[in-house]
Amino acid sequence: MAGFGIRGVVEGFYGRPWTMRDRLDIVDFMGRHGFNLYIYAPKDDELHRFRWRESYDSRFVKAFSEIVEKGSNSGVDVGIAISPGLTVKYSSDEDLNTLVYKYLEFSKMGVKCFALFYDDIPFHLSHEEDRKAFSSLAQAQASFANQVYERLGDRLPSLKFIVCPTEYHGRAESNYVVTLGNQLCPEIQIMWTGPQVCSQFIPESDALKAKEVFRREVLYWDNYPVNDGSMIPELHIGPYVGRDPEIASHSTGLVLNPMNQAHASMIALGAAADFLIDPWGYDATTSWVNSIKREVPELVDEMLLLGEYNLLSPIHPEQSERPSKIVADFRRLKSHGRFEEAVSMILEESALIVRTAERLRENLRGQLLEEMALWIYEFEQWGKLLNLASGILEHRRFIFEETPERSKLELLNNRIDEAEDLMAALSRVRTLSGGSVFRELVAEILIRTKGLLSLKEGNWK
Ligand code: LTM
Repeated sequence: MAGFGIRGVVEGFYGRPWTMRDRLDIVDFMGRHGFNLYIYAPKDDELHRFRWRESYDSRFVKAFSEIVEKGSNSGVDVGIAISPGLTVKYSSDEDLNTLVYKYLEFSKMGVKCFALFYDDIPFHLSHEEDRKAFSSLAQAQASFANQVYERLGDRLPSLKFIVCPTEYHGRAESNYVVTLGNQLCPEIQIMWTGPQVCSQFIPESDALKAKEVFRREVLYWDNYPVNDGSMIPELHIGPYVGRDPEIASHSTGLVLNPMNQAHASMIALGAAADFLIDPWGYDATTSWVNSIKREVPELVDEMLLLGEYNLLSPIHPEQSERPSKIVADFRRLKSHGRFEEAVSMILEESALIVRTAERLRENLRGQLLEEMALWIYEFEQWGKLLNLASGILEHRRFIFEETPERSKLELLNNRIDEAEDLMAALSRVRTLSGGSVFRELVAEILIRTKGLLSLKEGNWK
């Protein structure tokens, strides 16, 4: 059975857009992994959204033309999206002309795929003229998009045109989606993110419903591994899961929205590429491991561990299993009186984390390291904190000695101070490596040890 027709990436996130260097690397990567469409749509490029009426300068044109050329040499169609919805007047000929002109400027760079994004704009018509001319937002958007499509079609014979609606996820049953489905030219592709904005699962039923309502197969805009908005502390380098292979049979394709970190995104994109090509034969773990092997062959175990600690994302909403399991095992062993085993287990994990983070810091290549440095830093600090905590547990036995030397108790006190400082530093980080699962455990170890110490020293209040 064939996979997805369109296999793409949409640079559609909020936050700092990729650099042209990133885009060249991504398009090259895409070509090597069977992708065939890249769409330029960074939300925070002002000329893409707020200042959509203005033209790009010659520097941009030169650099973007190189991306288009790289695409045509790599089998990747390079498309361009404009998001005029915040200010556009759907009934205005002037706005229509401006938008068509802007697309045509891109066609001179070799672009053949054009997209009109209406996502993340108010759900009502903002201009009085539009309220008079149209009975609904959907009607206005369909009419505007159809006219753009026709105007471009007259000039560009091999035109591909895509619309992202304002309602782009959910149950696909509102008046808005019905009207858009009825009124948008059948040749125009419609994007859809599934049941949620960032869908944990995309079942076959979602594709069937969307197809029925929009009266065409949709093009999935999959919000993974994107990490913008409230996901900004997360690093999405985990396996690509939760998409029913059957959606390939009822959609025109799927484009993934990546992270601001272009090179780190290649791990999830490389795994997703396998799904897009052969959704039925896809095994998420195998593809994830293989993707890591391709991207960082010299640091496979290290990246797998970092990945395990960074699973948290909309498609994996639970904390990473590994640290949670360490905490659960620690408590279980301790409650069964196997204290030494419990301590040595967390000592081992802490040493592994610190060693792994050091190796990543010292050996990862430039851009990957730069993009992931904050997460690797946090990961390492959790390793160090866990190490201090296991040391504290080991030294706790001093408290139970009949007359412990003063220096031993001081050592314990110093360790506690050090751990508390590190804990405080870790509450100021901006990232969420899975190590934060250890926070509660370490806090408990510190509090209990301080209690025991003050009992021993006779100053418990
Ligand atoms: O998903 C769509 C269609 N639009 C925006 C994206 O620009 C954004 O990157 C993602 C993830 O936050 N969510 C959106 O709503």
